[in-house]
Amino acid sequence: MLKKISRMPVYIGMGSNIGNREENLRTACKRIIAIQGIQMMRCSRFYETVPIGGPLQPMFLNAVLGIKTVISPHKLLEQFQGIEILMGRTRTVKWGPRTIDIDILIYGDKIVDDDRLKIPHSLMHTRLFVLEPFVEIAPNVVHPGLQKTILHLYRELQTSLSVTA
Ligand code: PH2
Ligand code: MG
Ligand code: MG
Repeated sequence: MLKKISRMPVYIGMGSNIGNREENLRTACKRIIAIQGIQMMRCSRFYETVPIGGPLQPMFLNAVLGIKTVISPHKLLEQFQGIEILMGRTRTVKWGPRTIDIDILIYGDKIVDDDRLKIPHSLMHTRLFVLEPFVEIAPNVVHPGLQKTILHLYRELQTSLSVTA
């Protein structure tokens, strides 16, 4: 009997703050959905966001992309790093400016924690530039570590940011 390989819903964060940011996000998205074994679900709008951390740097454009895939988390990471390199990403400063950053945020209900990869993304619940586009496309997805929906995390973060502001 043929065993059906299940396609997992995966959510990807993308950011760009060098060059033509909109074109960079579009190109990254096209390259991601052109990969064999990936089907596109939804892409959020593009959000202009203030840079968090790192040196003084230009404003970001951020988006979240939802896909379905049979590709394993580590293979996906390799594919995405390949796209980042093709698009001229160089890693110099931590959290510094980049043509494109492609991060796996959530991979179904899987938890991955090794030196190469952390899924869910370890800072995603602390970043409005991730949660805002994420909530637009998939508010009911549950963060498998925190056991809370994206909408819940988004509201919590908004509340904590407005308290500290
Ligand atoms: N990415 C970072 C650090 N800071 N700030 C914004 N607004 N958008 C990003 O994508 C971003 C950031 C590290 O990946
Ligand atoms: Mg990142
Ligand atoms: Mg990254």
